[in-house]
Parts: sequence; C-alpha cells; structure tokens
Amino acid sequence: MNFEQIEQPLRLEDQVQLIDRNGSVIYFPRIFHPSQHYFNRLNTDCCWQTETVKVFGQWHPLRRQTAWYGTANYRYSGQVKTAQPWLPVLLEIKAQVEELTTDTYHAVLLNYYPDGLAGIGWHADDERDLNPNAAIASVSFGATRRFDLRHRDGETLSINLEDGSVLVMAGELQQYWKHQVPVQRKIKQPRINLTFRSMKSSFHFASSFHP
Ligand SMILES: O=C(O)CCC(=O)C(=O)O
Repeated sequence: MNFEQIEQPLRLEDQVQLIDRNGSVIYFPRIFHPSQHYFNRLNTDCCWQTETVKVFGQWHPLRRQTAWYGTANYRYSGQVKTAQPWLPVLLEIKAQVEELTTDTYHAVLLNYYPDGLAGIGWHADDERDLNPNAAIASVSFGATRRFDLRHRDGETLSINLEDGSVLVMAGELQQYWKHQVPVQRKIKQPRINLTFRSMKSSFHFASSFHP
C-alpha cells in the first residue's frame, strides 16, 4: 500500500488542543514518520476479526475489523474481547505513545477500515473496565478519516485524523462527549486505528510476545 508521506520532521509545537472543557482532546500530527512500515506490519501481523453488531437480537457482520491486544480482557457492546499478548510492533508504537503522553497503557483496540464505507457510530469509550478519566491515545495509519465529537449540549466539532497522527482524549471527556468516524464513500484506501487504553485490572502474560 502506498500512502503519501509528508516529508517533515515531528514538531511538537504543531499540536492542536481541540477541546478543553469537560475533558480534553489534543491532536499531534506526524508522530509516526515514516509510517508506511507500521501500516504494513499491523496489517499482516495482527489477528483481525470481523466486528459484529446485534440488531433486534441477531448478530450481523460489519465491514470494520478489530483486534484486541494487551494484558486485560475487555467487555463492550455485550461482547468480551480476550486479550492477545502484545506483538513487537504494538510494543514499539506503545513505547512512543507513552513517551509522548507520559501515561501508561495496558491494552489496545485496533480497528481496520478497508475503505470509506466502513465507519464507527456515535459512542463514548466509557466501559466499566476502563480506568475512568485516564487518557486514551488514538494512533492512525493510512487513509485520512474525519473524526467527529459531539457534546451532550449539542456542540459538535470535527478533525481529519491523518496518517501517523496521535489524538489524545483525557479527563472527563467520555462522560460529556461522544465520537464517531463517519462513512466517507469517496475514500477508497484502508486505514488502521489503534486506541491505547488504561484498564482497571490488568494481568501479565508469562510471555510478552507471540512465540
Ligand atoms: O478509528 C478511530 O479513529 C476511532 C476508533 C474508536 O472510536 C474506538 O476505538 O472507540
């Protein structure tokens, strides 16, 4: 897969604070640069599963695929995601994200969007297994996709999440704001998103890597 690379070094002063009421959202462009090899490794190394959704009691497959890695299982949307042990590529990305955000993460949810027909609807990352108010760091590779945020009071805003960027959501954000990645039919290229999360209880696998 060939993505356009922006040939500029990381400049932390390029960060943008999008939200600073009822939580915070900060956007860091070009943290992973060059990024192509991360996309390729995640695409091939991760154990992708077709995401399903329950409608009127029946499970239906979605276009979006997911994977869950780390040291804690995760319950959401009536399902349990069993954690798979960290892969080397995930540990590399995690280390850079932890350095950037000065936070610690126990697990990561990966979403694979094959094209713009795949999206994720309005939701908040407020499941009971997550540490409330802890930072969630969202890393994007591949196609640029729009990311919308909507406050309980109706305020909305959007940002384009670019290849190699990190978006950090923190504080009470998930209690007041929902987010979505809308369908964008014109987008033909794939995208991978990773949300690194801090979990209430996490345990350590005997081995950090797959054999
Ligand atoms: O793909 C994204 O940018 C967002 C993914 C997301 O909302 C989630 O994993 O909860």
